[in-house]
Amino acid sequence: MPAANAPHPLVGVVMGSKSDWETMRAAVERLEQLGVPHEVQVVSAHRTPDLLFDYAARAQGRGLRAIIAGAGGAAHLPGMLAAKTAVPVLGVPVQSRALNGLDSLLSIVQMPAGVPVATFAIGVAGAANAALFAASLLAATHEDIGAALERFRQDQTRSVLDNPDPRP
Ligand code: RP5
Repeated sequence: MPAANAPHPLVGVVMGSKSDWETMRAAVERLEQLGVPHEVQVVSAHRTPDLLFDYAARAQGRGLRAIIAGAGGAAHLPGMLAAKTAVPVLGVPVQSRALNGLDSLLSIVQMPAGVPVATFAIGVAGAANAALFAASLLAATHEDIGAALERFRQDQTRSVLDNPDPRP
């Protein structure tokens, strides 16, 4: 069970629907592993547009330094957040049932010049990498997060080198 929202989060993890959780939990688990204070919330571009605007308007003042936004299908959440805040938005395309997430990917990645969204891979890999990327953004100003990220990378390398035989 993931921890409760941090009192002073540096990273906000938002998603368009509860149905996105199984993908977005990969981001939350990585943030937990690296000791990055974070919060998690459903914010829907289409079902709760006023909440989206409010979340974006208050993000910087509340101390958020990155927002990881996951959505599927007509995935307007990351782009609309980016339109309303200067906090970096990291977009995660959730794998949709109808079109396998290609719809989500294109909806998130094809932003007009002037309103950037850093877009990650479709699905769990994208969610995990968005968290690692948020941690690397914070590493310059938060030594503990930088050290945790360095440990993660060393462990990852060691686990590959220690198990070179691909056969089960
Ligand atoms: C998007 O619509 C959500 O991000 C989700 O991926 C998709 C489907 O939502 P549900 O109908 O499962 O709530 O806004």
